[in-house]
Amino acid sequence: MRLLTAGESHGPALTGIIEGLPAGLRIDAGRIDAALKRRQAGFGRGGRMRIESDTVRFTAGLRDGVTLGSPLCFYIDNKDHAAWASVMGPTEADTGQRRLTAVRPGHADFAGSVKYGFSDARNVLERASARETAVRVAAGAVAAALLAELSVEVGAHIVNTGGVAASDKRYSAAELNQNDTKFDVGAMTETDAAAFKAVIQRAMDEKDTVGGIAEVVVSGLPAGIGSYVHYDRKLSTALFAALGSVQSVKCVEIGLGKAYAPLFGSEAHDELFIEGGRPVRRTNRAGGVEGGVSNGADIVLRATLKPIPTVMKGLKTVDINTKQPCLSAPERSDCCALFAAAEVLKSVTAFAVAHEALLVTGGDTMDTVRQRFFSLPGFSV
Ligand code: EPS
Repeated sequence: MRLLTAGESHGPALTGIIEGLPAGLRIDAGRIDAALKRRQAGFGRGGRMRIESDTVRFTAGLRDGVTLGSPLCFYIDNKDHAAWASVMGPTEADTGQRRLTAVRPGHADFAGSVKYGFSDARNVLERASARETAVRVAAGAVAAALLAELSVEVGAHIVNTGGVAASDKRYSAAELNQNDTKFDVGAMTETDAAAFKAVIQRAMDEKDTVGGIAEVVVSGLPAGIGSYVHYDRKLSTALFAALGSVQSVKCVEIGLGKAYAPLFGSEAHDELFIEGGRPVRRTNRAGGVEGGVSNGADIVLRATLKPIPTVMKGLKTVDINTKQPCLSAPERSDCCALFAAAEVLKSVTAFAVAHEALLVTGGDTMDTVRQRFFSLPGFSV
């Protein structure tokens, strides 16, 4: 399965094409729209989210709500384009308007402008914007529908906001999804939510931004998805790439991740025991992946997101045209997008896991995929 995305933040629409979906998968557009709505929510988001009401429209690959095996094509309108048509019109635009030359440190503005020789970073930021993640959430909801047929579920929550850590408790994907409003800040408990909100409020008051850590959990995956035989076929390779591709992510961990560093081997691994004649583990430090292959435990991933680079009070920078020192441009943006990021990270994980499952099963139709999936050796250990 492969996803192509297209679209500028203030262009007419965002578009996605998913290639490689089996035929016979029922898609509920209402569920996709619910995921898109969650991506728009969260305490600390900016003014744009009051303008948009993201909904998916299919144009190919679907008939009567069921996939045909052909490329699935969809789009999400940018309502705000109406206000930007003269600046961002695809065939005609006044490129002298809304220029951004005081590049924002941490954003793609500088590196992207150098790469393409642009004198206006608008050409960069429109595409680098996290608005693109709307397409990835829609695609992730399609992948989640496929995974649901295989009894695999993906959930996510926020475990750290601006250095404030949530209480240390592991949840299943189903538990995470049952509580999908998560107090508007991605927290699972009221106490954590209050602590997260206080940090975000402080950042807002100080015209600043704040990042944090999201945890993603995949439940229901049997042992044997992925591969140890080659570096680029490891499940871990796919998961690192998927989470690492999300805007603002600077670190991806599987299982204990960075917390492995101080441990000795005798403390670091998940020992095996026999219970009722079957091999079991009492811990999941590996995060469900050993040697690049799923081991039957929940997959547990963490992604650290840097604070959003559009800092309203400004950062020291230079104007790329005048080469004079200045403060970075105060573009409208979010103070904290962690709640949305949890939905995005859950979505890219669902897409990657569905892709990996299909690599193992093959199959043109959902019937074949289902039958082969539940016959995998991982279900009879
Ligand atoms: C976003 C839409 C954007 C930003 C944000 C994500 O809307 P606007 O630029 O019109 O305010 O709020 O983009 C960024 C964080 C970024 O780095 O560009 C969205 O739909 O998620």
